[in-house]
Amino acid sequence: MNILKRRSWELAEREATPEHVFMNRRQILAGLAGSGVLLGSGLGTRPAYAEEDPSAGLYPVPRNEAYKLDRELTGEEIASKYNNFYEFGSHKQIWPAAQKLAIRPWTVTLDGMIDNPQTIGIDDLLAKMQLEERLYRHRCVEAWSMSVPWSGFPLADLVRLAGPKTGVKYLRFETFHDPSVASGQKQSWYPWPYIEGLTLEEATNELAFIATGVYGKPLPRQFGAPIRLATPWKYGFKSIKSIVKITFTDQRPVSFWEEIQPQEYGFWANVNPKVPHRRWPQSSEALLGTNERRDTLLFNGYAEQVASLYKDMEGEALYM
Ligand SMILES: Nc1nc2c(c(=O)[nH]1)N[C@H]1C(S)=C(S)[C@@H](COP(=O)(O)O)O[C@H]1N2
Ligand SMILES: [Mo]
Repeated sequence: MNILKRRSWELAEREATPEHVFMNRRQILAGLAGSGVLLGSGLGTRPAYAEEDPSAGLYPVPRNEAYKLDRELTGEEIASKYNNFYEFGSHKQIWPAAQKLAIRPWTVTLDGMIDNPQTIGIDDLLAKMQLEERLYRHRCVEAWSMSVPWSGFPLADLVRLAGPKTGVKYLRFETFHDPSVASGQKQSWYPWPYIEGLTLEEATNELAFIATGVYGKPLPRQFGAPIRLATPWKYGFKSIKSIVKITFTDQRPVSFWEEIQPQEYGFWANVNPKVPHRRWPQSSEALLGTNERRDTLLFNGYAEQVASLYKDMEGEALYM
């Protein structure tokens, strides 16, 4: 098992130039120096970020047993060191660089067509919400998957807090924008900040989840601390990390990847083994951390919960 090497089925989004590689090494070292990870620990051990998080005392939270897995959980160490977070680099080993992200103070702005527009501090938000743990599968469009125990709350609870007005059709999510911290954001050919969107019906489906923790602890930065989305029936790029704003609107948002390549990354992006991506066949997936391959399931195995959202929508490109 060597997840640190790029696998053959995993093509680069952009061909890495030597300069690119060189820059990433420097960024990693800069990230380590600023994070305290190097202090007495070394690269092999787990950094101390979770202990520094002021919300650490809230976890672990009770598990909601309604969400079952058909496979083992992915090991924490493996899932924590194989991440997609382009703000910190277009490769999988962004975890050291991500330690530069300051997660306090952190606010989330709720705005747009709502009764209760507000900017709320993350700890005030956590205090208002009933936290629970859910075991979810996660399926990246690159055809790897993982299974993780998220902690957090249903997105529907946040929608209720916002109080959408009549006419709201979509939620538009936005990630922080700070190129001085996230050096990937200096790459100006990407349309920063990262944007994602859901319909209001999707956002209030029971499966749509806001994760604030994982593996019984606050979210590590590389997972999208302090607050990220988990929509397990959709390809992983929909699960936007490190959210700072949610706008309620009647206009369909154009997401980050859709802006870059609309033929490859659509708005709906529901998992479907029968609809191949231009670069990755979607019929099966590699389980992160093992050599196992599994057949991919329609809606990533969550058809029972979400299929009804898409009935009578044959004209839409629901699966890319
Ligand atoms: N802001 C932001 N969110 C993001 C991404 C990103 O690059 N930036 N990558 C997405 C992709 S492609 C995937 S597969 C998941 C990866 O989540 P993980 O690193 O927690 O496994 O995050 C998604 N959310
Ligand atoms: Mo992904």
